[in-house]
Amino acid sequence: MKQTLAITTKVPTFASPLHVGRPNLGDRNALLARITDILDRRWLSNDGPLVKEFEQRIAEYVGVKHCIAMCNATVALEIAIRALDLRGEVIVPSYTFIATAHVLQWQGITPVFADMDPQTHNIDPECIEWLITPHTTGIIGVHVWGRACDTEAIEAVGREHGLKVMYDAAHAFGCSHRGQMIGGFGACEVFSFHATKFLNSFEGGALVTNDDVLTDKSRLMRNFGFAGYDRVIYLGINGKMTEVCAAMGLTSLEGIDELIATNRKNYEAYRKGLADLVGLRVIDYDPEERSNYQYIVVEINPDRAPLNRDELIDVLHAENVLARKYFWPGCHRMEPYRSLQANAPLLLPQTERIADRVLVLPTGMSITCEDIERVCAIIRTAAEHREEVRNALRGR
Ligand code: T4K
Repeated sequence: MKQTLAITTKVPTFASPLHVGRPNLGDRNALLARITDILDRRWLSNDGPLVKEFEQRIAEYVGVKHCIAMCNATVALEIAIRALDLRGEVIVPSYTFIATAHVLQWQGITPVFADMDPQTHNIDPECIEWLITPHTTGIIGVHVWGRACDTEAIEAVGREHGLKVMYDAAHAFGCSHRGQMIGGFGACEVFSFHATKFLNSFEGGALVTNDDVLTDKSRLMRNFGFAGYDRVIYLGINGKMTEVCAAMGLTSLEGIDELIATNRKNYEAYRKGLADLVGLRVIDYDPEERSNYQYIVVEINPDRAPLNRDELIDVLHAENVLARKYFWPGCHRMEPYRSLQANAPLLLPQTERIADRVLVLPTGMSITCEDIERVCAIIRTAAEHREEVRNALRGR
């Protein structure tokens, strides 16, 4: 049972939980008006007018030729992998949400886990090279936290070894790399518009690309391979986005500047509130690039900080701040990979180290600056009273 720690009662606790991933809702009236139109039209799914509008707006925003909206990013990744004809082995980071690995394994392709660069938390291009075998067909980079992978180095490895490169850009809508919006790198990129993402369509995702052939294949695959009434010309599944989801996506998109400004303000409040705490670092977003500031990621060095990551999570949870340990313990330590690739930890020292240090804090439109000050005060108080906190945690 949850029990507030005596030590942190120095700061008033939160009466209701503060979640990571609380959805941003946008303009409620604009959404409801769109939903009324959907009902009036009686066109609920299957490439409806709002889905088409959403695709056009996303492609324009990102500056790519094509956007194919899907029911979620997981299915969009699966379709991208099939449309690119990846097979055998594909190199991915282990430090990512489990979907990045599952979309491969689900299709009988082996995800081969590469280690990360500890500075960026992104896949280390040098580690990719070591893992290439005659069975390797591709590389999936993930722009973790919306910070771009080293696309130049990854694509150079891809070119040298004849591998296809695509990106899981689930975190990176609205972010740029070297001045170019993420979405236009590699053969294609995939965004997530899940409820917990800063821009959401309830559930949703999109494959974006400049490649016409890949676009045609992906569109067919998204709709069972139908090329017209009663005419199936390809293997496909149901990856379609609904009109209601597109309505939410369009409404979110209209509020994107406000969303980003709020996330940025929150990020700066956390940076200020946690500055000077020994052994604790809020990760940076490059001020020269566009960022969505969707994740407040704190890295805790257990050799220097008064409390380690797990102790701090326990303190925060006791105070109703539901911080998360994304992406602990790394895909390689989750099933089925844990059993199938028992030696993987040996090849992933940085992933193992960083996965034990990261904590993600709540942000978005539903949190106030006062809330953030309180979260920071809880962390500070806990850090200043390490022994008392440890005793209290032991006694729970
Ligand atoms: N690739 C990467 C790199 C990803 O991060 C993701 C998804 C994907 C691919 C796949 O994208 P999708 O197929 O989902 O489009 C959450 C999200 O479910 C997941 O979409 C996201 N990454 C991941 C980073 O975070 P969980 O396991 O943390 O979800 P859950 O249910 O614990 O929700 C998080 C918190 O959000 C909860 O504490 C409560 C809050 N919440 C959630 C929902 C859905 C709400 O307050 N309201 C809500 O409606 O994975």
